[in-house]
Formats: sequence, structure tokens, C-alpha cells
Amino acid sequence: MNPELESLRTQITEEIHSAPDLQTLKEVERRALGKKGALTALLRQLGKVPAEERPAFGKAVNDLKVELTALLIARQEEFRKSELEARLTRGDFDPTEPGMPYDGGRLHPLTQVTEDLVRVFLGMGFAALDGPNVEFEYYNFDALNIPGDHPARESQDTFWLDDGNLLRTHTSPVQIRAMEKFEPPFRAIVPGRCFRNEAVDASHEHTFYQMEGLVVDRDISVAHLIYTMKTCLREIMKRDLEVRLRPGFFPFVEPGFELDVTCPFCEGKGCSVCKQTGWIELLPCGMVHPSVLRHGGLDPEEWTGFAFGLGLQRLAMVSFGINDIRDFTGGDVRFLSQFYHR
Ligand code: FA5
Repeated sequence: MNPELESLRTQITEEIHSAPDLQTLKEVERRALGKKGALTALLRQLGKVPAEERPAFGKAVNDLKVELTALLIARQEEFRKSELEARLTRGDFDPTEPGMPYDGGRLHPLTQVTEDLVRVFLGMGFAALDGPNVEFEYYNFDALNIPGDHPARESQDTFWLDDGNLLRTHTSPVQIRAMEKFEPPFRAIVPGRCFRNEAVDASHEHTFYQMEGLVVDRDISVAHLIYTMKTCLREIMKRDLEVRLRPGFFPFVEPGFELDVTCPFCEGKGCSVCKQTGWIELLPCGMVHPSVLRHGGLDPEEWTGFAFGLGLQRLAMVSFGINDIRDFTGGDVRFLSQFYHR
């Protein structure tokens, strides 16, 4: 090693070992490795070193830098340890002092909306049910009055599996499963994930969440449906948005409706979120079709019902003012943490 470097190494190593406290150690560090320190000064002189010695000299300075840095860190650690030991011995260390504050986790906006809805519906006497994501064609389509050649199948682009089953395109198959399982009268909601093989844009995802609702009882009418929907929306939106009912076609309800809300982003004037219509499609619903009741093992002469299928992302978008559905799964915590309302 270059004699100048060697003597610097001995001197700084000695200073590190003999430093009596952290303050002095910091000073040694500054004099050795700081911007105006001895090693930096040596590196600046690199240009004056004969060309053939330059690589070896540069490497030697850098190696020394690494060596001294490691020594400094080790010595700092020693000081920290002895300071802690001294505090423990003195008895002025209070282990009951509050720790560092940290930012706690939050519920995802979709989870919040789902939990709020479940709470509202449990309060109205509904039971919350679950159903499989991988579903039989029978439950997803046939039993819901959508046979193989029915055009309604095309509106729900399906992820088919190799074994002939599918990823459920909606939560409606659980209507049939519920009818098979429970003796009417009953009321049920089914929050859950759905899958459709369709292009993603500001208001469509290939994987999204719906909440199915189903009431089966005697003498159920459209009035019960409207009352339930109005109660739910008022509770969830925490404000009054204009709504409209349009006739809607779903093979498993008759009559069927679409419930829309005024687009909160453009106040109904028309924007990219509502595709210039001024309305956001929120909630299809209707009276359970007699043949669906029959598939569920119920006599349509005795039993009646209503059902709805609420898009949970759309509801969260309207209630939190989110204008792009893709943000829910974007994984940006800064974005998601804005929507914590509890
Ligand atoms: C259905 O899925 C019916 N099963 C709903 C229903 C149930 C009608 C019971 C009558 C009685 P639709 O395909 O319109 O209907 O979807 C329902 C809601 O799910 C839509 O209003 C929308 O909010 C949401 N939705 C549908 N497709 C997507 C998608 N690709 N991305 C995000 N949300 C979607």
C-alpha cells in the first residue's frame, strides 16, 4: 500500500478506537470521509498520480474507505449498546413509554361499502350468504331461465373452464342455491366476486363485485322491491341522488327494471364516466320469474319474490366520488387511504 495511505489508515484507525464518545467519532468520520476529508482529498489528487499507478491507487483509496466505514459503524454500535446498558443500569429507561406512532391499516373502500350494505340489510332481516366462484353452467345460466341458445348469454362474456364449468358471471346463481337450501319465506343477500371476459375501461372490470338480493314470500309485489331499494340507497349514499326506474330485461325476472342514479361527476350533464348519458346504471332488479322459482323447487302459485343485483364497485364509485373503476385494484395505498370514512 502507498506509504501515505498506510499512515492515514493507521492514524484514522487509532482515532476511531480511541474516540471517547459518539460526538468525537462523528468528528473523526468527518475529517476522514467527509467532503473535505483526507480520503476525498486523496481521490482528488488521482489526476496527478502516474497513469500506470492510477487504477491501483484508486482501488486502494476505495478499499480503505470501505474498511474505515465498517470500523466506524461497528464503533457507533458499541457506543449505542453501552449507552443503552448505562441507561438500564441507571434505571431511567422507561419501557412503558409510548412507542413510535405508526399509520394503521384501513379497510378497502369496497370492503367498507360491502360491510355497510350488509349491516343495512341485516337490519332489515336479510341473511348474508356465500356461493362458489367456480360455478356449474346450470346454476349460472340454465336454472336462471337462460338456456344455451338464449341471447342473454352473450351479454355476459363468460370465462369457461376446461371441465365445462365456469367462473360465475353474476351472483344470481346463489338465488337457486338459496331456494334449494332454505324454506321460504326468507330474505338473503349475497355479496361476492364475479368474472366476465370483457374489455376493461373506466367503468368495467373483468373481475368485479356484486351483491345479490333475494326475497321470497307470499304476495311480494313491486312495492316491496321499491321500498327496499329506496331504504338501502338512502342508508348507503348518505345523501339524496336522483334515481330513475327503467324497464330492464333479465330472463330471471318478470317484470325487470334498471335503477339508475344521476351521475355525481357531471351532475347529469354527461361525461366520460357515464358515457355522456348523465346517468350511472346502478342496480338491475325485478320480480322473480315463475320458472326460476320452479327450478329452485318452489311452487310459483304459492311463492313470489323480488331480486336485485347491485354492482358494488359502481356503488362505491358513486358514494366515494371515484371516477375510474381500475383504481380499486391499482394497489396505490395513497389513493385507497383517502376513502376511509369510519
Ligand atoms: C346482472 O348481473 C344480473 N344478475 C343482475 C340482476 C339480479 C338482475 C337480480 C335482476 C335480478 P348486470 O349484467 O347488469 O346484471 O350486472 C349487474 C351490475 O353489476 C351492473 O349494474 C354493474 O353495476 C355491475 N357490473 C356488471 N358488469 C360489470 C363489469 N364488467 N365491471 C364492473 N361492474 C359490472
